[in-house]
Amino acid sequence: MLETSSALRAAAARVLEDNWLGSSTVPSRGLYPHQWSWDSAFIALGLRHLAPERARRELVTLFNAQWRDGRVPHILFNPDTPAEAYFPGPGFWRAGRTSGLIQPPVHARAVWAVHQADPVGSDTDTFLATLYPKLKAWHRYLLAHRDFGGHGLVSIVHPWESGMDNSPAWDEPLSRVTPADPGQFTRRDLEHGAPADRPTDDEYCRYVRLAAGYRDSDYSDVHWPTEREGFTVEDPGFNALLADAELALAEIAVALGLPAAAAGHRESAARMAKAMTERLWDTRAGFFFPLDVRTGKACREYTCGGLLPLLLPDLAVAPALLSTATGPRFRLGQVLAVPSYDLTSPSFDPAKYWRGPAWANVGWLVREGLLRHGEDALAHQLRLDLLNLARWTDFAEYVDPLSAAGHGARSFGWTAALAIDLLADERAR
Ligand code: 2M8
Repeated sequence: MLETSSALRAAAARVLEDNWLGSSTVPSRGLYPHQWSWDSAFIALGLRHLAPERARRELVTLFNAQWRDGRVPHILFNPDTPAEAYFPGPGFWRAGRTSGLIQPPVHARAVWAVHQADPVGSDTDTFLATLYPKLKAWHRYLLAHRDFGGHGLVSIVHPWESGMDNSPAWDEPLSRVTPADPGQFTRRDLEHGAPADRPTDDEYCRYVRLAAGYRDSDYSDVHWPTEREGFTVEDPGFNALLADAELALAEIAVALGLPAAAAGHRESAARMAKAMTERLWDTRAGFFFPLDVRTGKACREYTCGGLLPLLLPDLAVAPALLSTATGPRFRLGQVLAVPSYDLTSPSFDPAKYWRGPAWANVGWLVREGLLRHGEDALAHQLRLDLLNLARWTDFAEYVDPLSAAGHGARSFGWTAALAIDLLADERAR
């Protein structure tokens, strides 16, 4: 048992060392043996305390794989990993060394934090000056090519793009997708951990169908989704993270001596916050729900993505959202960390992938939001929970928020990295 903070930090550092590939970090040696986009951002938040140069390298490696249209691919495949280690691998995506989907844009926040950990080394490497135009192109891709709803919010075209793959919020839009033939592929994820915790075969067939449709349109955001087929959803989690990333870009622009650009990023964040409140906020429910752009209907499930707008400092509806967060559905401060799904729902499952268990990255983000709204006591408790869960479960991928049992992969990258970051964080202690 890792009783002391220094033992916990040393064990977490060992996980990051073991998962390091030489210029990036895998989330898990077994289940996820490549570089994942938002994992790398969270991993860099921990690496910056151990080896800032390596944290910079992690992010630069990812952005070297950025596409010409600005998108940052959700997976960057490691050429030394055998093709059969992960499905869908590079052969499926037909996009060189990357996939063609995206993940939530937490990178600007990570870049700014990595810079602050070692400003001198960062300046020597021209880290901010190198990444600022790439981050701008990434955000431009999202706002220019993915605004299918036409109201200034980004749509995801696949559940994997939310990072919360199997969230119950996607059940309804996913039910309208024709499943791919299960005989066409072999799932590799079931070879690691408990298959019952993972998405079902039927869900996987629908994921594969959506990914293949996008691929077969050459990842065109004009020709896919089609009238008949697709998944087009405005996700409050994704959009809140983009608005927060625009605020981080404003700080980066100030550091680079670009005050007018900084003002532009702040305005963009404010526009997004307004659009989210107008389109995704449900006053009676006191919650942000995703909007299915194809039907115009809300996906009315209380999932942890709806809590992420707490990151926005000027959010007028924050008191009502906080009251939902501390109420019976999430019981913040009364259960361990942040459940990924509504505790009062009959389908809540404390062990099943994104359908109940708590994840370290979501807990870390919600803690940031709590701090921004002056909720120091809750932020303090959440920090303790996240450290204890990492300590008790060998850095599990996700944990039961009621019993603290660990699930999924162990020695999981962002669980270890964010524990290191929280140990170093003096706020609300
Ligand atoms: C999970 O997603 C991948 C697909 O991208 C998978 O299930 O194979 C999610 O938890 C996602 O958020 C995470 O980035 C990824 C790697 O940790 O695993």
